[in-house]
Amino acid sequence: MKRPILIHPDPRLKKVCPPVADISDELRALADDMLETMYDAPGIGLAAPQVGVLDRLIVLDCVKDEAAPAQPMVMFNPEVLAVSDELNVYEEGCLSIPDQYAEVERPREVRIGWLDRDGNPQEQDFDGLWATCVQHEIDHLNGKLFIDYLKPLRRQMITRKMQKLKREKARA
Ligand code: K1U
Ligand code: ZN
Repeated sequence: MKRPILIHPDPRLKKVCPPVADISDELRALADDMLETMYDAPGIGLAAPQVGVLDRLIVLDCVKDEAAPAQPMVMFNPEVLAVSDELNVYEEGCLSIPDQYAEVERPREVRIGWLDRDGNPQEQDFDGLWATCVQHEIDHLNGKLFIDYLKPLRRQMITRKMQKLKREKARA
């Protein structure tokens, strides 16, 4: 089932999400809903707070080539275990901040630990778009948006545009 995506500004997007204690069928169903919502948007990642659920859960699939097989990933309680010194700049977007893009600098490579949908611990190194996306999604779990990396004036301009968009959507 597809779920509505919250648009910034929304207090739920600023909360630090607590870890998931045990991975129930309900949480697995939420992960499936988030993947469906992400693919439909379309996007390459989604975090639970973006659908209004304050749990440490993210999903991602950074395979952009439509001819290539999908690579959906579900991560409960994801943690950054190590980062490279080398940085990378990518023009990021966010499904909670539609049609706004900005360059963000982050570590080029990251090691991530998480629990999979069966509760088994996993660890993997990510680079390129996968590294950018997984860091962006983990930021969501800590109440941080990509616009928080921008200068205050640019951030305010984007926030005002989103307030206007939300007013227009509410009127429609
Ligand atoms: O978390 C989100 O809001 C999803 C976001 C993830 C992301 C994008 C770019 C850099 C870092 C993280 C998106 O998926 S925005 C949409 C997007 O990037 C995209 C959409 C269709 C095809 C390819 C990319
Ligand atoms: Zn986002």
